[in-house]
Amino acid sequence: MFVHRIAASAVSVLVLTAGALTGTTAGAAGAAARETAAGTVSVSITAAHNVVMATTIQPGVSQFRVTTEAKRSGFQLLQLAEGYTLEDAIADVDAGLDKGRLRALKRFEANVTLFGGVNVLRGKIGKLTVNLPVGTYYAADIERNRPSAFTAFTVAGTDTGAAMPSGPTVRAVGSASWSKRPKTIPRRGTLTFENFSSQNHFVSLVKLQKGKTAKDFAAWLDGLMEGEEGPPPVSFRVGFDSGVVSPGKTVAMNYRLPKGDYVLVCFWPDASMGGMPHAFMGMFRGIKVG
Ligand SMILES: [Cu+2]
Repeated sequence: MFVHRIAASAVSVLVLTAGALTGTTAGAAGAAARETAAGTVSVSITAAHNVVMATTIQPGVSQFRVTTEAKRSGFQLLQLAEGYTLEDAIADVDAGLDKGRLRALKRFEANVTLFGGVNVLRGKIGKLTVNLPVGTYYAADIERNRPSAFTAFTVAGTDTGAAMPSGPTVRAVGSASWSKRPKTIPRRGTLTFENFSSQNHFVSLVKLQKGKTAKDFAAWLDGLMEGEEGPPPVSFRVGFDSGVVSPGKTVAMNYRLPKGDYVLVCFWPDASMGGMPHAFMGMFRGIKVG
């Protein structure tokens, strides 16, 4: 998944993140507020990370219900700019996100619109609700950066008429900030992510260790910037990670988390800051679950 690729390319903290993300609990069956048969898209991902779904779906709000035969998958919806090919995107993910080359990252961001995604573990269902206009898209399992992991589909026909689900909403604002609310979200349900900012982001919720606060997380990041690798005040094994969402897009995802204090953070690399993950630019804050 992109998160892993970012992790590989960024500072040491993200290496920790990468290992940790393996154990996330994303994809648990949360109860969507409302589900209609119209606008439901079944997606099954094979053990070889190929995405299998209808080749044409209706425009408007759709809920993608994703299962995987692989140990885990990173389902992601994306659209490529005219003249920018899948091969270009794969090459830029490799150079830009895996290897941290800024030109490739910038080219990727300039040519790819990211419509969100969900991480799914085998045996679970990941649910992603998005509003897709008419056009051509790819659905990918970004656990693998190769053409077979990308499936093209078309959005055409009559609108589904479905509505986005209700539920707690986290919002990215400015260039790389989180809005202050909500302070608390329930342990399970549907989490909406509105990217009202000017950059790509994804949502990570990581659980603080007992007695630790977002201030400790801040101090830990500061330490890493100074080259001190102290023990993280969070457990990267307990959390939730969304797919990547471009500016102006809104997604809703099912989630389920143990109760406790968390950090809401984004690790997407900032091309204008030499690839620095947004966390290091202050894109994190405390949030309570439960
Ligand atoms: Cu971000």
